[in-house]
Amino acid sequence: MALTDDIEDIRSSFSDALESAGDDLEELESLRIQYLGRKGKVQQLFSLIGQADPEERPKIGKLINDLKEEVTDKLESAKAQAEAAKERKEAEIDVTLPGVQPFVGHDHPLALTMDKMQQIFTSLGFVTMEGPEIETDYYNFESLNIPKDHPARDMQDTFYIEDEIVLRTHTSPVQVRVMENYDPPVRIIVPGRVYRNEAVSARSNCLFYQIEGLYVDEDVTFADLKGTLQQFIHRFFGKDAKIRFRPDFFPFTEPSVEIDISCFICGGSGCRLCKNEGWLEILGAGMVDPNVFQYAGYDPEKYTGFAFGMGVDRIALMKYGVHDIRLLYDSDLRFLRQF
Ligand code: 2U9
Repeated sequence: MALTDDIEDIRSSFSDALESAGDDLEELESLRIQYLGRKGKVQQLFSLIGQADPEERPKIGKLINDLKEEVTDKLESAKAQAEAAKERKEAEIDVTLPGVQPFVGHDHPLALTMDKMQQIFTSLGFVTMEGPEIETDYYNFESLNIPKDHPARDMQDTFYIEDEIVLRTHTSPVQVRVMENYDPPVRIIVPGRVYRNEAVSARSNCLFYQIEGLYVDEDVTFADLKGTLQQFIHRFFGKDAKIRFRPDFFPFTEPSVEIDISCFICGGSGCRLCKNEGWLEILGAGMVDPNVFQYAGYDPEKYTGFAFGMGVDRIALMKYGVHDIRLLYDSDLRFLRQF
């Protein structure tokens, strides 16, 4: 009965090996070869049948066949189970893995500059107003006391859409429209895009952004202009900024000033940014010309006011140390991702 013992040994060793293989597909395949392969343990049993008593042989043969079937079935079901486990594992989401951060973009350097300026003026009591970029000659020039023969009206400086229709060259028309529609006190800032018919270069573009402001009430004086713009400058450029007023001329303000700050790179000693001047020009301002009040329907005997304007692009370029205005309009992500 040695052969039947061998059969039982193989059955039990297979059973142990199957258990220790678990869900390991490679291990199961090696078991298949070990037991069912051409030179495998079960096949070897068949070759031993000849040694058994002839009357025992059919019985032994059946026992070996049963074993072969049992090993085949058990291996197949173990393999199916292992494959299902593998699939489950692959489908599992590992919630401990770090997430993939989607690129959502961020504010443009012009928007960052504009927002900061706007925040400061809002905290000083200014309300933001906006208006059309396509304007009439009246709102862009006439109502702002800009005479018919003024060089700004020249085709070389202004984009004309039709005879009396222009792309606004400043945001000032919005202030006129606001004065037509609201009684004083008026304390507004007007951010927006403006257009000038200029050759595009590193230093100037045919479109750029401005923030202008207007404050009108009874008894507004030049001291109010000074105090307000000083506050703005100290909050935007820092308390160390020294401020210098120079007389200037604009058709819509009288008197008019140009405002410089001490260079925030060299502190006034002279460098590349300030072209060795020690000063940077950042704002234009003045007391609103009585003629402009007349156009807008405000009584110039009763009301006074100050106005100011600044180029946002110029200030953004200085602040971030960018040397070419065109970079602000190219939408080049290699540039924009640095802010
Ligand atoms: C009204 C009355 C007065 C707006 C003003 C400036 C001075 C000024 C320039 C700065 C650089 C334009 O972007 S820039 O080229 N602006 O210097 N702007 S006073 O004065 C007004 C506006 C509206 C009704």
